[in-house]
Amino acid sequence: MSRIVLVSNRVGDVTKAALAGGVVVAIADVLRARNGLWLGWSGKIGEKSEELRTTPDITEVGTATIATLPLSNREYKEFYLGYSNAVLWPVFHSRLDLAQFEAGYYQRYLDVNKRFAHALRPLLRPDDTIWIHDYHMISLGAELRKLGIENPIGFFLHIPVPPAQLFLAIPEHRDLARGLAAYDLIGLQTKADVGNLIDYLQDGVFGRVLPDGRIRAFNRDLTIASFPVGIDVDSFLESRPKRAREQAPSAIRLIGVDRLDYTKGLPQKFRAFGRFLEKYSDYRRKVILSQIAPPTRESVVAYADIRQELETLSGTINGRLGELDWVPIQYIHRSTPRRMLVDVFRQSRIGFVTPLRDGMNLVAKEYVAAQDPEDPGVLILSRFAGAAEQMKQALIVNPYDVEEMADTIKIALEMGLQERQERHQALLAGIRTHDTFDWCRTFLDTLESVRRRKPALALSSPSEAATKALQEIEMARVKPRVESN
Ligand code: GDG
Repeated sequence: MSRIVLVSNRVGDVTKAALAGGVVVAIADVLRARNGLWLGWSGKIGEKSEELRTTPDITEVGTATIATLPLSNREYKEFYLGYSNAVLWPVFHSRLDLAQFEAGYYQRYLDVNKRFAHALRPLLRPDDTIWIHDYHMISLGAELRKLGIENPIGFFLHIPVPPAQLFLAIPEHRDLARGLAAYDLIGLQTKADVGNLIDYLQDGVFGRVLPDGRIRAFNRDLTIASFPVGIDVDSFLESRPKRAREQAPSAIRLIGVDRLDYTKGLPQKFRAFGRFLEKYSDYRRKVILSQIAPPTRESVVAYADIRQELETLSGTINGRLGELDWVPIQYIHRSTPRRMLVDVFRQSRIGFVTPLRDGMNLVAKEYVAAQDPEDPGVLILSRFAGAAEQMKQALIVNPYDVEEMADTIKIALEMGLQERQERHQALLAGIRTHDTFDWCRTFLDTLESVRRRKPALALSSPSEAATKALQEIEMARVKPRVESN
């Protein structure tokens, strides 16, 4: 089995992967099993001279190797906060209005991708399989190809793909598409994302669907398929300490856990809860909404705006409806230790997960994993979270429709035990089957299969998972436009 080489903006702590949760658990596992290498930003910000540096700091962690590079202050501002988080993040989440197309951002983005390619090249071996992650590194594959790297390279995008018309609004969209065409396999979270990317490649850069299901663009043939990210149910449940359980709240609780990001629909969520209390006033004093919203990317202007909006909204709703012994919205703008999340989710009657747009949303899966199967809570989930494509037994809502969300809270609170159990059982079975290990294995199997350059569906011995993924690719080709949002 070939060595695996991962590249992502940030490198996770593989020694504490179970604590971090999410995709790092599977990545740490595959790194250990395949003597892997992981390259990423160290999180440090240094002098301008760091921009010339292509020799990473190397640490050996058991059988895995971790390689990191610092960013200069200018790279941090223009590559990380700028092009990655003030252009690609908003546009890919369909918030063109928030995109800051500043001169110089794209050049810095390219420069950093180039620097990472130069840092990686001397570390590579001829039979390595390379797996690049997320929107910070779209151009890395093309930079590696320019340096003569011919290894299989896969790319996984953790965020959604916007409809073609929005993608076309990015001034550098052609360059980004050329970058995407350098990969052998592009993994996306949902089938709807696959449809959007194929639409864009066809309409925007004359991409062509080949008879074997691959896409030809810029003279390269690439495979695009969905690989929904999952969680590791057992390691999440084990993060709960054996003793010292959190005290159950005195009121019935709705829980939200989201980074404080404008994509997560927090103002709409607060308004819906306020509307619910106005409309169904018998529930006042009986129900609370606890919203944990740790800060992120605070130097980007749009993040300061959303913070202010939420503080005003929670203050207004609490001021208008609260009583001396009851505060309707508990808004916590700090990170909560992971070990507390299982109990917090388990003691909440409703998981309230209503992003305006989300690649997947792991909180929805963690909420389900944490429930007591004998007396489970109900998941209310936005139709615009990637997770809604899989988690059909949740109560699916439109996060822009405050009235519908208010009514759905009532339906969830009044749902009988049997229906709660049936929905929970089906949801739990789904997240156990499509867990983080399944995601990782399926992506890598598919990458290694498509690289054999045979017609995608006539491979000699692909694993069952890879065969299924390849069949889905074929399905997506038949009706690429049907499922786009
Ligand atoms: C991106 C995509 C995609 C949150 N607050 C706290 C905390 N968390 C943990 C959650 C969960 C993770 O962070 C958040 O994951 P999400 O999937 O919900 O969202 P993003 O951070 O936006 O992640 C997303 C994901 O990548 C994976 O591909 O699903 O769509 O946007 O695990 O529990 N953890 C702790 N304290 C907190 O306050 N300990």
